[in-house]
Amino acid sequence: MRGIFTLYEMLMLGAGRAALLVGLSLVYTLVCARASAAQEMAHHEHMMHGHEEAAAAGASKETAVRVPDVEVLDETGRRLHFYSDLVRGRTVAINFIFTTCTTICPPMGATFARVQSLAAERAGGDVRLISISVDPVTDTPERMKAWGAKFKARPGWTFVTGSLPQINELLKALGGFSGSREDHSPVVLIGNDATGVWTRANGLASPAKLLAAIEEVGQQTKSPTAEQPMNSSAMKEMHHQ
Ligand SMILES: [Cu+2]
Repeated sequence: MRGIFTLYEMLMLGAGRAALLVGLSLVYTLVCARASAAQEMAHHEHMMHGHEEAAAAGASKETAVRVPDVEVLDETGRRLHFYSDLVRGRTVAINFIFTTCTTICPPMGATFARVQSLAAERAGGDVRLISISVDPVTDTPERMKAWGAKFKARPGWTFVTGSLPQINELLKALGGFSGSREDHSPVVLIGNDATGVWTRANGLASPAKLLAAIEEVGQQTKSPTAEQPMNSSAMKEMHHQ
């Protein structure tokens, strides 16, 4: 069903765009393999630290994340501490971008924008989005702000850059680091700091699915039953798209 639809979409989009889509999904496939290796490592580390929930979940989607409180700059040039100012006590969705990217970052930005407007249409829909630059040397706060403006970003979506060592430390901790910026992955890291539940989703998934994944993580309570089976069909579907 989904396959037929995709084929139909490709026909409708025409050959040029179809080629781009094929390219993108190839990139995604490659990157996916890389991401799951990283997850496996994180998972492994988590188990070594003796947290039984990771072992119980058995889901590669659940990730152990320790968010560093490094000093960063937001898109207005304000100094923030990443963990205490942007993550503590909240549910957040984080993507990794650079402003001069012409491949996956523009669609990821557009997806975040749509997630933000979908959330705004709901009562009490407060979704915190964070885009972190993987090229902080080029991406000044001004550039980050201009990039966000292209997608009509609203308050609640923060654009993070800063000094290279601090941003690299942050990217490494969040699993968004790659030696070369061209190599970055379309991954969205979703976390609920209050419960310690973290998961990864496909940044090129549909905005509705991404929002559903964010809400699911946001609604997880601290009870062991709810914490256990990290996600569900919604997440699986994303990965197979
Ligand atoms: Cu990119």
